[in-house]
Amino acid sequence: MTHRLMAEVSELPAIPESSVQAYTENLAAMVEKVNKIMSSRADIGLLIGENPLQLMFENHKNHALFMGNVFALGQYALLIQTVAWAYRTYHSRGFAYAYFPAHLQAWRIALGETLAEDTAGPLIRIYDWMLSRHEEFIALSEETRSVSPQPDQAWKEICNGFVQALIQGDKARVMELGQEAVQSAQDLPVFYLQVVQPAMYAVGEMWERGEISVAKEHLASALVNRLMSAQYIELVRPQGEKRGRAVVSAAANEFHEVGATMVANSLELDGWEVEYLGANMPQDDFLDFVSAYQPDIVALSAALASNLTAVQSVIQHISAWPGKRPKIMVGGLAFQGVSGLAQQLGADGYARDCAQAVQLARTWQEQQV
Ligand code: B12
Repeated sequence: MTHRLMAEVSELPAIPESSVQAYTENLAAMVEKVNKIMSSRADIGLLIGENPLQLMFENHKNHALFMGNVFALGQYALLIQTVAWAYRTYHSRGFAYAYFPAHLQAWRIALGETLAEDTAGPLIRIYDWMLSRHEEFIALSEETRSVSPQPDQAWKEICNGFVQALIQGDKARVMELGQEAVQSAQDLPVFYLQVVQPAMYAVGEMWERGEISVAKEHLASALVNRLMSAQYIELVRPQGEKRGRAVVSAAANEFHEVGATMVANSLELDGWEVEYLGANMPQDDFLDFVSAYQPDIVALSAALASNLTAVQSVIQHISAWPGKRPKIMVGGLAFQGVSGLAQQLGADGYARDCAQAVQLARTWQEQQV
């Protein structure tokens, strides 16, 4: 079904630059209109169930940021994937399927009222198409439950135990499992890939199915961060000669940082001098930092598709610098499942996980010698 929807949507006319710009510049005003239209509906209780209006408002804001990225990049694979995800996730929290056409209709009205007719037209066509494919999106959302990467057989039990300890907030067990699995620095990347990453994806799927709260998701990631910090302090030691310098960071508005931390630590373990800047890094400060530090490699992470244009903007700025510029690698969940995205954003390379990021960095280093 995804292929059929892809074929249909890619036949729609491309969105002109002026419409993309108008959409992005008027996001806040349109979100406010959509919120007003939706919250004044008599049937709102039926549409969003017992959920607070705030959750719906948050969806409208996320929708706007996300659609701005889809329009700017012309990436309809992202659209189909994420709309199906939104149907699944909000429906499992008690939103009726009827909420989705209602909110898309509200967007049509907000677009028509806020933007000039010729700029709104091409955008409204995409909303009309989404509205016309409501039944297909319901089917797709039920069909494509995302499947987390699974650990190898030997790690399955440990990973399952780790997931349980994380969502129960069992600090002692989390630390114990970490200590048992990681005896030396060399064990760290395997532990990241066979235990922590699949465990966090499983936590995400539990949240998506409405089985755990956002608080539990925070608890799990806070515990993982504490464990990874303890392991880092104990095991990662400065080495002699360095392969080169790297700056690792999550994009602006990107609060997911566990993956970027793994990339930073793995590069450091492999002998790179790494500056790790963490989550939600504002663009201008990031560019200043990179310009002053002069790394060989910049590594940017994005989990949310709505942060892809932020990644693209950083890449465009760095690429425009005169003289030698760092190689730029990108990664994170937002890039998974959409081929060619890294190249489209102008990155020099993409790596699926922290081990591949290390390989890519080595390849670049060898090419320089
Ligand atoms: C923990 C978590 C959070 C925490 C993050 C806290 C923190 N300090 O990091 C909090 C609670 C803040 C959060 C917030 C949100 N989250 Co959240 N979150 C997660 C969760 C469960 C785990 C993330 C994680 O740690 N993954 C483990 C790491 C190791 O995996 P990774 O990031 O993919 O990294 C690996 C590779 O991708 C790669 N890689 C990563 N970065 C880079 C960079 C480079 C350069 C390279 C080469 C490679 C690379 O290497 C890494 C290691 O191998 C995910 C589920 C998931 N599948 O990831 C959802 C998930 C990402 N979140 C999601 C959502 C929707 C949100 C929110 C919008 C709503 C919410 N849940 O509260 C907000 C958005 C906040 C924002 N603006 O960023 C969705 C996104 C869905 C989508 N289609 O867009 C997910 C997938 C959950 C789900 N199943 O629905 N979240």
